[in-house]
Amino acid sequence: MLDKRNQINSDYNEYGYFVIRDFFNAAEISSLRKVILKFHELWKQDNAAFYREVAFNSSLITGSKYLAEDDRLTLFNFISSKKIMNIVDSVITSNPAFMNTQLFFNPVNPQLKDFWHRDCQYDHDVDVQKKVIHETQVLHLRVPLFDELGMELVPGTHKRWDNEEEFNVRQEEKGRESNEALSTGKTIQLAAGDLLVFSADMIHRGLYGLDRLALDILVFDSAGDFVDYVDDDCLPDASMLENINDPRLFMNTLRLKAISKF
Ligand SMILES: O=C(O)CCC(=O)C(=O)O
Repeated sequence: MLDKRNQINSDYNEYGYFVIRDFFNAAEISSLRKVILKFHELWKQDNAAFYREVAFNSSLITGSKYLAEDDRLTLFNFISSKKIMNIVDSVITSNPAFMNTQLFFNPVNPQLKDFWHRDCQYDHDVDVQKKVIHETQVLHLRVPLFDELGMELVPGTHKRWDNEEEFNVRQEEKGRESNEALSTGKTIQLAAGDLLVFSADMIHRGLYGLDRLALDILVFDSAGDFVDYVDDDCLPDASMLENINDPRLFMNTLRLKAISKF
């Protein structure tokens, strides 16, 4: 197990991602799919115009708006299951904290194209992006619920700045568009049951197509300054915590939230 952990840690450090095939069994995916589809149907009804016109994802899946307590508990126990915590602990070796969940699907609007980005570009201008990619980053754990075309990633860009082609495409400079092909991109096709772990700040894009519906679990290192991104309603309350087998991930977030109030 230690060797496997070291391998995962070194792959992540070097490339910014790793994939584990057939990580989840059919029963695990089927029980997760049931809860996620319930959320997705209610979310689509409630956000009909947004879904039709511009959406390619939803978020706050563990919140109380669409799911009842038992389904939320299923999600909390999945997110903090031994299997997932082993992976999280391999990459974030001290005090990993839960941030959020997102659900990625195919946009209804055919004009929306899959686009290259770093997540940090939506919070920071270019000078700051150059700095934050050298600091602790948010980890995405992608759990595809159906076979999908997967993701395209630029290996190593969690630690290095863009080359000219990458920058112009991602930022749509010099007449380039963010959905153009990148010569440095690597496609990772995914099947239901696989797990893809990648850095949110590396250059990446989701590939639209097939019946994609992928749950992304977002986790951060407690040393990073990310607690303000966490929505209180997406965390388990005290009574739910008692029914979570290993609540460390959520406890760390709650502790950071409590500290940040002072
Ligand atoms: O799958 C997608 O459409 C985009 C995924 C993404 O950007 C992310 O997970 O940060």
